[in-house]
Amino acid sequence: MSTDENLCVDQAITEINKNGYTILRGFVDQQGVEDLKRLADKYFKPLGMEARRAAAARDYSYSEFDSKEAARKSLLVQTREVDDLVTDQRVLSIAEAVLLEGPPYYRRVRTAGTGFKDAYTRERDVRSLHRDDAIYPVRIPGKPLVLNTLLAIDEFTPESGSTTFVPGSHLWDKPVDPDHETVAIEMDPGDLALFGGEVWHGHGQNKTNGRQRCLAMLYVCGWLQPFNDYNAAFSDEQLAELPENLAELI
Ligand SMILES: O=C(O)CCC(=O)C(=O)O
Ligand SMILES: [Fe+2]
Repeated sequence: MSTDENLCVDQAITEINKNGYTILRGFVDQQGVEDLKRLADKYFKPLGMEARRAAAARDYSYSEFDSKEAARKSLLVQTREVDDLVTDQRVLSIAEAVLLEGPPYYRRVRTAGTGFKDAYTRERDVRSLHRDDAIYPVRIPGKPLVLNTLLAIDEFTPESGSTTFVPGSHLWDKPVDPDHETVAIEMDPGDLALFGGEVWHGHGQNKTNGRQRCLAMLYVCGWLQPFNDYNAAFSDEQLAELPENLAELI
């Protein structure tokens, strides 16, 4: 990494430790955003109206989560075109610094899911405040088990339903009130939001006519079972052919 990138990474780590989240501005350039739009057109499968209504009617529950099915749908299984983003050294350095460390004989970080999202087609119009770490039944305040990253393809504004955070709530030992005041982030296409699984967050409703797409890349402590069972989704031959830096994350 260049000196500038090192500085940027150090600042991001400080902010995640302090507030629970941060934004890397201009993480990918205009060409990178155009490439992501092309990939989103090809691989993003929006939920139909029926499925959206059904999902909105019930409470989203991890008990319905099928990790093998999710792995098969992951972009990493379908294409090699996002490998450079998933293995970006800046993101991996941040993940290694903020995630709860495990025993030295385990890998430090694993990828735990990669896919497109759109404010139009999320399971609910508004996502209520939650912690991403809640999928695991253990907790050390301020030491996340998961690092979530959202790479903006379209503009993120409060009006388009951008991600909302309760700054500093990764250190709280009590659940937050669902109506707690939040900060809605603003991102230009190409910006990357990173947040630890401990911070309370959600997203607003898209009140614009535009889309609010992003590429979500999730990382988890290397000693935990990732949500997505990639090993089951890749054949042995496919696994052997993955770029080395990606294979290390799987
Ligand atoms: O899509 C967003 O803005 C946030 C969604 C969310 O809660 C997540 O990705 O964990
Ligand atoms: Fe979340």
